[in-house]
Amino acid sequence: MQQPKFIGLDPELLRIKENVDKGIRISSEDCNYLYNNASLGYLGTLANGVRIKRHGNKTYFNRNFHIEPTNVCLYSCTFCSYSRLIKSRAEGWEYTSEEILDIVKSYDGKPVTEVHIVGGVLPQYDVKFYQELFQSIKKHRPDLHVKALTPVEFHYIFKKDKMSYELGMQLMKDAGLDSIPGGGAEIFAPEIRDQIAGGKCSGDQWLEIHRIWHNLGMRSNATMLYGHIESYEHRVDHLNQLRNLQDETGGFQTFIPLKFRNKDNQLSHLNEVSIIEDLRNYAISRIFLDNFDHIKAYWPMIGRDIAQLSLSYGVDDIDGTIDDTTKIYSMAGSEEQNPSLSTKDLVKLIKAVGKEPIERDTLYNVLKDYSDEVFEDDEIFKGYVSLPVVN
Ligand code: V47
Ligand code: SF4
Repeated sequence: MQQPKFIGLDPELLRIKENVDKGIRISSEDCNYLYNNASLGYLGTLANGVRIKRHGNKTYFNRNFHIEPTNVCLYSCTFCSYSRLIKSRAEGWEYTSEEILDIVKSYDGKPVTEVHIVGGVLPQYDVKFYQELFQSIKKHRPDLHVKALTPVEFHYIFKKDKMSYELGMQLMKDAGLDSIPGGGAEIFAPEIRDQIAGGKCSGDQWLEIHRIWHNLGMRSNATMLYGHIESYEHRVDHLNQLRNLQDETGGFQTFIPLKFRNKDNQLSHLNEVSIIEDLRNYAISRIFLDNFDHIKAYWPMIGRDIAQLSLSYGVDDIDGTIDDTTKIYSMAGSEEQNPSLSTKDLVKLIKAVGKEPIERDTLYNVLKDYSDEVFEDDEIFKGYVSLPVVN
C-alpha cells in the first residue's frame, strides 16, 4: 500500500494556514497550491476563519430587481445561453427607454433599493440612450440606486462615439449611474478570453474601465466565470489582477464567483464542476482576496442550498430578492427557474444556517438587522435545516 505523503498536515498547507491566521497575505503560488492540493475541509476552516474575523455571522442581502433591456447581442460568447444573434433578433426582446422606465415605475411604492440593469450589446443602446435612461430613472425615483452596465457595453458605446473611457465614465456618473456590477470579467487571460468571449473588451480594458470609475470616487463589483475551459493558473491570474487593482484603488466592494452553467450554449458539451469545487472556489477567493470586503454567492445562479452552504466557506453576501427579473441563469440551466425570494424568505434562509441576516443597500450601509426578528408564521422553512436550539 502506498504510504501517505505526509503524516499530519502537508508542511506547505501548514505554512499557508499559519500565514492566513496571522493575516499575512498569501502569494499567487500559494493560491495555485491551494487549488491543486487543499481539501474542502481545510479550505472551509481557513475561509470561515477569515469571514468570521471580518463579519462574524453577519450575512448581507438587499432588495433589488433586474432589468435586462435586451437579449439580442452583437457578440456570441460561447458560454452564453441567454443571447440571440442579430440575425435571429425576432426571437428576443429589445426594450425602448420608455419600456425600461415603465418597469422601474412598476416598483413604485415597493421597498426596493436597487435596480440592476444589464443585457446584450446593440447599436441603438448608445451613450445618449443610457444618459437619458439614467437621468429619467433618477428623476422618477432619486432614492433608487442604479447599478448598471459593464465594461463590455462601456467599451462598445464609447468606441462607437469615438469617446475616451475617461469622458464616457464621467458622463455616465453625471447622468446618475451609481455603481457598476461585476459582469463581463469572465477570465482575463487572453488565451481563454479569446475562445469564450471573442470580440468583446479585453481583460485589460475591463480593468482599465473599473480603474477610471474608481478614480471618480465610485464603487463597483468584480466577477470570475469559472468551471469551463480555464485552468487553475488562469483563475489565479484573474484573482491576482483583481487584487492588484484593488490595492491601487480600493473601489471594489464584492467579488462574485460565477459557476459556468451548461444548458443550451456552445459549451454544453462541458460538464459543470462539482459542488465541492464551487465551495473550494468560494473559500480560496475569500482567502486570497484579502483586500475585498465581501464575497457574494449569487443564489439565482448557484441555487439556494449551495448559497446556504457557501456561508460557511467564506461567503458573507447572497445578493437580493431579485423578484424573478433575470433570465441569464434560468436559461443557462440553473436550479432557480423563476428566481424570486421575499425578504422574509431570504431572512429565513440565512437564519436556517445559523447566520445573522442584515439588509444592506448597494454600498453596504446597514438598513436593518433581522437577527432578532420573529415572523408570526415562523415554522421550519420549506424543508431547510432548522438549527437545534442550544440552551
Ligand atoms: O458576465 C453568462 C455570466 C455575467 C453564463 O455585480 C454565466 O452584483 C454562468 O455579472 N453560466 C453577468 N455564468 C451577471 C453578473 C452579475 C450577476 C449578479 C450580481 C452581480 C453584481 C453581477 O453572467 C456575465 C457572465 O460571466 N454568465 N452566462 C452561464 N452560462
Ligand atoms: Fe452578449 Fe453578454 Fe451574452 Fe456575451 S455574455 S453574448 S456580451 S449578452
